[in-house]
Order: sequence, then structure tokens, then C-alpha cells
Amino acid sequence: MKTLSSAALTGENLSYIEADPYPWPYNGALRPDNTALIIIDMQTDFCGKGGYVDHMGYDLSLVQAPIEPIKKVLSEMRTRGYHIIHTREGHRPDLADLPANKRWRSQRIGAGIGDAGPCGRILTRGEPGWDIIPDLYPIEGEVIIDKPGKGSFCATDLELILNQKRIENIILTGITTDVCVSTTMREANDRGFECLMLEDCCGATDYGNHLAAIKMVKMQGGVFGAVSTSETLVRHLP
Ligand code: C5J
Repeated sequence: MKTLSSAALTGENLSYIEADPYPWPYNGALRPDNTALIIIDMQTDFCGKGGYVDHMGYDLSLVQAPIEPIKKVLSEMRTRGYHIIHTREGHRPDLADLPANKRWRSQRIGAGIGDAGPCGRILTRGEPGWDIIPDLYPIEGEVIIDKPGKGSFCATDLELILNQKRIENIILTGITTDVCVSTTMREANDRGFECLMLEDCCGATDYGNHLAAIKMVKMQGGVFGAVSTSETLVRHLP
């Protein structure tokens, strides 16, 4: 049987997304069966009123900006049969998986993980604030990864699931660009996955950090992968 990698080598059936610093994916092997959209931490705690990020006093408009672009990409990729994966950062109700230093740091800035807030206990599994916002809520059949840390591979079964589904390419969206999206992209890149970040589908609590995180992906010829936009992706998606 002919594999897609051999198709790429012989120049057959290649599909690329216009991206910086190279047309993505590197081998042109872009198909619904080998490509996943990962939507990272689009939870009320990270972009909603009364959530964790709001508690910390950040401008919510920065982390809400990607909602509409992600909605468009999600709808297109769902329709075309791509794999869709959602993640949620949060901790067990007994906080057994919450490192003491992470708890201490959150309490120090008045947004203690596990403490009560207007959306329930902050970043605690099962609470209203911890769940994914209604606009981007997963549908039947989509994978949800619950993670205790920033990276989506740490202490989760994400790698096993990607391998079982024969996924080679990952399109990254969500919040925050400089923390959970960036950490996940780095973890995925080191595991051999070909990664694309959609810049308008990401947001950070600090706009300068958002731009810096995007810039870091593109250095050294695309050290972690490539960067594109929702509009470009939708235009080129096979
Ligand atoms: C943070 C995240 N910033 N989803 N989490 O704590 O980026």
C-alpha cells in the first residue's frame, strides 16, 4: 500500500497551508485522517467573567479575541472530518494533583487554585468555571484531555491517543499563547509531530508575550513548526 509519506516524496496529492516560515506541513501530507485540531483551555477560568484570569485582573478581551476565529476553524474542520481535540487545565477536587508551589503562587496573587470564586472553585475539575465555554463546547466523538499542567502531554494520555489515531500533524489554537499553547507545541514538536500555530486563534494575558511566543516558533527556520492564520487555513484546507 502506498503511504502518504511516499506520496509526498513522489510529489503526488500534496496539500500545503501557506505559513511562516515554510508551507505547512513540511511534507505536504495534509489530510483529515492524519491531522488534528487541538483547542487548548478555552475554559471560563481562562477567558470568562469571574474565572481565574479575571481574578488575576487581566484584560479579558485579549483572551477572548481568539473565540470567533477558533469557531470558524472548528466548524470547517468538523465539517471536513478532521480530528478535534479539546484540553482543559484543572485539578482534582481534593487537589491531590496540585503542586504546592503552583497553589502558593496562585494564592499569592489572589486567585488561589481550589478556592471558591463566582464560577465555583478556581481551576477545579467539575466546577462551572473549569469547563469549556459554550461557544466552543465539544460535540459527541471529540476527545477531551484533562491536564493538571501547562503542557497537554504531561500526565495525560494525549500521546497514546494521537498515536492510536495515526495523527502526524497538529494545528494548535487556544489560550494562552505563551503558556499552555507554547508548552504543548514544544512537547509535540519534540515527539515528532508536525505543528502549526494559528496566531489569530491564540491569545495571551499579555499582548507582548503573545507576539513573542509566535516569534519564537518561527526562529531557526521554524524551530517548533510554522505559523499561519484562520483565514489562510480555511482557504487552503483540503
Ligand atoms: C495558564 C494556560 N496560563 N492555559 N494556563 O496558567 O495558559
